[in-house]
Amino acid sequence: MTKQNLENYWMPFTANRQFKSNPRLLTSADGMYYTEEGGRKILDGVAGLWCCNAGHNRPRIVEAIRQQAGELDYSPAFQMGHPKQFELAERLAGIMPGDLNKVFFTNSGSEAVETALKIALAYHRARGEGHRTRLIGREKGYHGVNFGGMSVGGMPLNRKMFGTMINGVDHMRHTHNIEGNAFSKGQPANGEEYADDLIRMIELHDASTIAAVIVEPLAGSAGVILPPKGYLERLRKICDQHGILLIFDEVITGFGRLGAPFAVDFFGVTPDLVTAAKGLSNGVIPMGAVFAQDSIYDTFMTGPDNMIEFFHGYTYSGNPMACAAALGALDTYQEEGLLTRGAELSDYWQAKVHSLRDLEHVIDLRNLGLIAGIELRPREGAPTARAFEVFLKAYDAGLLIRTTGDIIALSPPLIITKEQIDTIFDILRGIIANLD
Ligand code: PXG
Repeated sequence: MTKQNLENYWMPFTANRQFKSNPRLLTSADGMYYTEEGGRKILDGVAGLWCCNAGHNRPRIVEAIRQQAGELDYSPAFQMGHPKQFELAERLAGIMPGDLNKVFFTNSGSEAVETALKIALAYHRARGEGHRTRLIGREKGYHGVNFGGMSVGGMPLNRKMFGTMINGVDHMRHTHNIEGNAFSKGQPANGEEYADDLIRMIELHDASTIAAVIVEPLAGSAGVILPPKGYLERLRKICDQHGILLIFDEVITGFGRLGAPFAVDFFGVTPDLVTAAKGLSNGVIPMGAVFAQDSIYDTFMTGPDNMIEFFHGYTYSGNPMACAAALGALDTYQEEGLLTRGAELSDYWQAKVHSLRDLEHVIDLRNLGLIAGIELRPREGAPTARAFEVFLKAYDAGLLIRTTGDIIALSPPLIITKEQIDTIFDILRGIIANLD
């Protein structure tokens, strides 16, 4: 192994100095496993970063990219098209329920969020309701790191360094409630009324000033926070009563994570706009998307035919390589039934998650589909230390997990076997049981 210079790369969302003093370098991946420099195998408990839903090195995707690179490397995104953009959008519209049939491509979840917020603002303006400019998010929400998403997001550390952000934003309370809901299996019973925070916002700001509400149906980054039963339904109802658009940020929940293709299917609640990324291309080539209801798109399609209807887009929107990767991912998902496989495994998964209940440091266990959150009691005077120690020890034991604060998040590729699920929880039990 040659010693690598680690000095020049400024790593994102990483403790750079800690990492560089003891780097963890992955050199290849296949199926459920990463391989580290030196050849050690690491079981992937988080699908990369919640994105490699079909696992790694999937032949359909690899072949699609290889072919695309030699056939059409890039095609201009504006005023030009290529067939795979349209094919992909058609196939995605076929998977997404309801009238969410119009697909706008971006290169990341963050860009999908910015795009959705801009669609919401421009939509109201096009309807003669340009006074609807306010955006409502939620505490602990994560909608990426760009200015709009950061502003509607509710992760204090992601916000505090960056000034006043965009104005005209307000936040509902988050739905995390350990006292009321600890150790719930699946959706928690208590907290539907948190949705009434939106009524308070309406009373304060007046509905006529509010363009949209954005929420993650299940909040991933903040540490797997589930929507209480009835909560999303109630949000939908309030939005309908007041002409407010509802945006579901499905960057994590999309593409089978909950055991249904989208959270829209899983919860049976249909928003006006949906953002997606990650699993869209199996994480292989950066890609995001916004799904819009037909009626929203139609609202833009007025004025002269030669006029650009929406002044927004990216050089790489609908990039041929990304489209090829996404088509390969959809082929893989569909051939292997992965968009619903989580439903077959979720009972087994749930039982395994809750088998950790007897461990001393565990203060909550949460699960839905193939997602789990394991919340640990913070070490006195050293918040986050306990969970990060689990992360490092799990890695040494050959398991990749994510931690945020003192919460461990799990979201394995949807190809996982029951034996591999057992391995994840055997390793975690061994580590958590022996923590100080
Ligand atoms: N919305 C949601 C709901 C997300 O989870 C984004 C937007 C932004 O996507 P991009 O592609 O711009 O990163 C995300 C991203 C984690 C973790 O482990 C979560 C994300 C990214 C990295 C780590 O919590 N989510």
